[in-house]
Amino acid sequence: MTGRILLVNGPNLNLLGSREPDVYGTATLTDVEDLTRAAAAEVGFDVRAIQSNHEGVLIDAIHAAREDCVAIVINPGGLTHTSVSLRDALTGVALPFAEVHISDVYAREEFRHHSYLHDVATVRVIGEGVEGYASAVRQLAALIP
Ligand code: CA2
Repeated sequence: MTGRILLVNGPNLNLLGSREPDVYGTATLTDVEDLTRAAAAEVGFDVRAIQSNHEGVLIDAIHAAREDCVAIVINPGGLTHTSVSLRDALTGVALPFAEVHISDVYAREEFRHHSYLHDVATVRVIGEGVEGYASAVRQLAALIP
């Protein structure tokens, strides 16, 4: 192993696979965590996964990543479009991070077009379905010595 990646899924992503398959596909959150772990293992990383519907819990997990993680993969859910605090947490820990969106946010409502993370993310993967998480891991891994 060359290090650990923190996988963060934000509000409502626990509903994956149960609703809105036309937008988010049929994979569950467990499927997402499993495929991310598999992609990470291929490039020598392990994964700690967290999903929460609570912004402060996500921020605490990001802060804790300073101790033992080398990078973060995050799908912030709706907080993408609202949260300066999440942005501050990610810039504060200064770990490389990938912003992932399952759906193509630019093809959806106008309010989804703005991301508070976009300009500070190391990697962005948007609209590639759940495989985007694997792509994010591979792109981050390529940047980590
Ligand atoms: O496309 C993405 O991954 C999003 O980050 C998902 C967020 C949405 O607010 C962003 O604009 C784009 C929503 C996550 C909610 O996930 C659900 C999954 C299944 C059923 C209902 C919600």
